[in-house]
Amino acid sequence: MRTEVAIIGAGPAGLLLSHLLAQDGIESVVVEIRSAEYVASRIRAGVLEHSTVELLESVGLGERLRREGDEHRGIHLQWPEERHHIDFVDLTDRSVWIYGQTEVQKDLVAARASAGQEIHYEVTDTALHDLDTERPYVTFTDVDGVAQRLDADVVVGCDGSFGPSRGAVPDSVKQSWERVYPYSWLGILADVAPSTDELIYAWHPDGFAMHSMRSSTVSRLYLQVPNGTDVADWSDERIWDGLATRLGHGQDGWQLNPGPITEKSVLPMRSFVQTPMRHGRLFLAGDAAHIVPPTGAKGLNLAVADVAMLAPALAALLRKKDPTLADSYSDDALRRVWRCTHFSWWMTTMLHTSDDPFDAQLQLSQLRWVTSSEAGAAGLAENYAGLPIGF
Ligand code: RFL
Ligand code: PHB
Repeated sequence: MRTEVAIIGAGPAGLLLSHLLAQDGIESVVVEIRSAEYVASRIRAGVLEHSTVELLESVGLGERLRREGDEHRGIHLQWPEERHHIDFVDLTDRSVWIYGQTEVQKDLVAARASAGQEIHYEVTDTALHDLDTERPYVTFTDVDGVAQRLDADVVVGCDGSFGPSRGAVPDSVKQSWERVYPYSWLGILADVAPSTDELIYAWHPDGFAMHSMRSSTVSRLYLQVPNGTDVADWSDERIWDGLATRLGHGQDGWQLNPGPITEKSVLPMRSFVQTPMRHGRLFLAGDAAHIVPPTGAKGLNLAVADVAMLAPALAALLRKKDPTLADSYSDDALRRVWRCTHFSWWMTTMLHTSDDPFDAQLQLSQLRWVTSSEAGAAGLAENYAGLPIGF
């Protein structure tokens, strides 16, 4: 097989890239290790930044988002006895939208299907070859067990944190940075109307908690738990009790309404960045190049920003033989990556508790400043609602 751009991974980064390239008349083939159903049902992100929404809308992917998504002006930040609203719209004139990654994925799959995009699901043995030549290629075994070779002008690794692309950059070239946090999130999805209008991020001596949502009838909530926690140790009752305590049930008359839990999982948290995001004819985008802890809601938005910068760079490289944007892609993308890496680290370390009473006082002092100083609040708002793509 031959194409212009071989894309590894059919998550949001890979599918949005194929969509953006097609708008520039560039052909791509996508290979994905999982089934279409599995990719579509993975429950992950829920918050879209202002620029993500604008970009999706500008490329014909905003119709259902505007209709079914929910625009939020800001978030609530709280600690025992206090809850404060940070209004992003007042502070920065930018909002965020609640629209699940599962929905973004469905919209992308539908758009690519109607355009006749070639996507190979359930492949195995994906491997990248000759990346430092002008004729790179990808090999894989297709769903019928047939060995395939896909020749391309460019290979893009959109294969998330466990794919082979990141490792295809030689050790002599790459550098990586990592922070593993000493806690995880226990996340639940529940068939109950959200007990809040906008997201609540809560600091509590028992640990962080968050109240998010997916729709007017589905809530998404998280609890800080120790690493290595087994979900089996957390009955539904224990989860709702923990959430009620940490989110302040009863405080100023506020109530947390429990409901049937439909999904429960534990996710570890880490920050990771690998540079450069380009090696020869291989480009990395999204979680393949960087991981952030979910506290700042940045992962999906970073993946979108990467491919929004990469698509015009590849169009200039392949159509006009102009390598300028492709040459600066890694540096351009990494400016935003490091900003979001810092922001998500900052949100994470401000809100998750440890055994250290000194740290707790610093966290509370920081929370009081962020919620009482306009400069403090504006800094959080600007980062959370998101800087313009290519800032
Ligand atoms: P993905 O979505 O992981 O997609 C990568 C795809 O590559 C495939 N793949 C391979 N394909 C072929 N051959 C191989 N050998 C392959 N190996 C892997 C995988 O099967 C997969 O389909 O990466 P992408 O596209 O870069 O997108 C990144 C986002 O998915 C991720 O950053 C976010 O979900 C992170 N995240 C959040 N981000 C936000 O912006 N806002 C949020 O509110 C938010 N909440 C979250 C999150 C992530 C979470 N989890 C579970 C990690 C909440 C959670 C709970
Ligand atoms: C979510 O809705 O899953 C979500 C929202 C905000 C975050 C992380 C996850 O910071």
